[in-house]
Amino acid sequence: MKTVLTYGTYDLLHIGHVLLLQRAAQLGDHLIVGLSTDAFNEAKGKQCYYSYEERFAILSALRHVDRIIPETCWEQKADDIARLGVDTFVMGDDWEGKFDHLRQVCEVVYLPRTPTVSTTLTKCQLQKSGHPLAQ
Ligand code: C2G
Repeated sequence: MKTVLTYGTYDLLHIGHVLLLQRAAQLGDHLIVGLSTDAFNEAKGKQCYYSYEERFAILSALRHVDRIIPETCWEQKADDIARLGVDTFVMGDDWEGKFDHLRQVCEVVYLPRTPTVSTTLTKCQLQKSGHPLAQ
């Protein structure tokens, strides 16, 4: 069984997230997502709309995702890869090169990011539109 691992915040799930997860899942038989906790998102300077529990529940409903683990810090990846027997580590190419050091322990793949879609953009567009959701 080929195990694939990726990490992210996955707030306000959108097509860019889904396409990343879909392509990551196609690289193996079992996809694990390291989901950033609320505390780690604060450390990343990210203000989430949904809580970790809500983001966890939303990701769990996707058929591409087989398992979710908490991402609590930048440094946990190599240990996760060893502990979980990961064959391939995947991230969108906005992270290109940032995780090349993990090539010592597994395959590292950067997939093209879906253009013109982001959680930040969604939030801005909602605010500009005065949409009730943005209140
Ligand atoms: N992504 C994408 N296309 C987009 C937006 C995001 O392919 N339009 C990808 C990102 O490249 C990432 C994944 O979707 O691989 C999750 O994106 P975020 O939720 O924004 O996660 P991020 O803040 O990049 O956190 O340790 C790694 C970090 O936890 C990654």
